Amino acid sequence: GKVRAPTHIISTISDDRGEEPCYAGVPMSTIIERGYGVGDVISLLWFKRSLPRYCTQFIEICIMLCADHGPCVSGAHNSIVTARAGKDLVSSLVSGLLTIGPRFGGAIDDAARYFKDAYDRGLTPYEFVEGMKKKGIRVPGIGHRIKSRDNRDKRVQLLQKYAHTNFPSVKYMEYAVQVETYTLSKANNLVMNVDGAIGSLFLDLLSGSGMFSKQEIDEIIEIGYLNGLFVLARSIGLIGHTFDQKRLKQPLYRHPWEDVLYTK
Ligand code: Q5B
Repeated sequence: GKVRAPTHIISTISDDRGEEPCYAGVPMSTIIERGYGVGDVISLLWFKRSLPRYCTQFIEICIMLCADHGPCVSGAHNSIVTARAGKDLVSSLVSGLLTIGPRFGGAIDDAARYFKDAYDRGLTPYEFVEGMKKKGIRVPGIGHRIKSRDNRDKRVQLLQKYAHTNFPSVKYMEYAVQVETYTLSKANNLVMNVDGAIGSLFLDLLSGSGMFSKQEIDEIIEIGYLNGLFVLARSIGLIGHTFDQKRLKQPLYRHPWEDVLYTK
């Protein structure tokens, strides 16, 4: 009989061989005819399934709320400096993206991992936070440079409000709020940040929607899908900052001497 040569690549999310491309088996025409949005496309290509509207809308809200946070954050700063050095769009974009990590925007997966582990093990916020401190690990999803108890992050409040109205359960988010209450008793700026809000609420989406098995949830959290939401969202803003600098014909950036402490 026929012997199939072994393939070098296995792919399960999309197929471009037929009359029209398909995302997770759903043809392009269906995506357009049914008025799917970018949340549906992310559901198909990342999670390989169609999710209920309240989930895809939540994904879209995450993307919209994280698209930009001004020119002063690490990512935008890098993109601006790179664009002003005369580099192209892709170079400016990736130079900004490369700042996304454990301190800036890339704490969503770890927030989900640590909040899930602590909640599932029944740790009190005190036990969780003090346990992290003993290990010398900052609580991911907690703390902000400019946000504080008296200057809350509106994005966090909007995400929480949406979930309260639309999610069947917000147990992980409520746990994260209890953690925040405890961290705020230690310092004013240890608020829940946007990474913590998305991390905890995505746990609620995964466990409350009934669309994922326990094994699938564990795999999603272990692989770390959720920083992808910030990376995707913030690309929109970083591209915008790049265009802005080019439109403004900004010259090469050089940091002022006065703002550097030269010392031995
Ligand atoms: N302390 C975010 O720190 C920041 C603590 C903590 C326990 C914590 C810090 C942190 C976890 C990572 C995280 C996402 C680096 C942030 C984002 C997107 C953004 C950005 C934007 C956007 C801020 C002062 C004292 C020290 C620390 C203690 C601080 N955080 N303890 N758990 N989580 N968070 N990142 O203000 O005793 O003096 O040594 O790493 O969730 O990135 O807008 O800017 O959309 O672009 O620089 O919103 O919280 O404070 O480092 O001087 O620390 O607080 O141990 O204690 P800061 P530091 P001590 S959202």
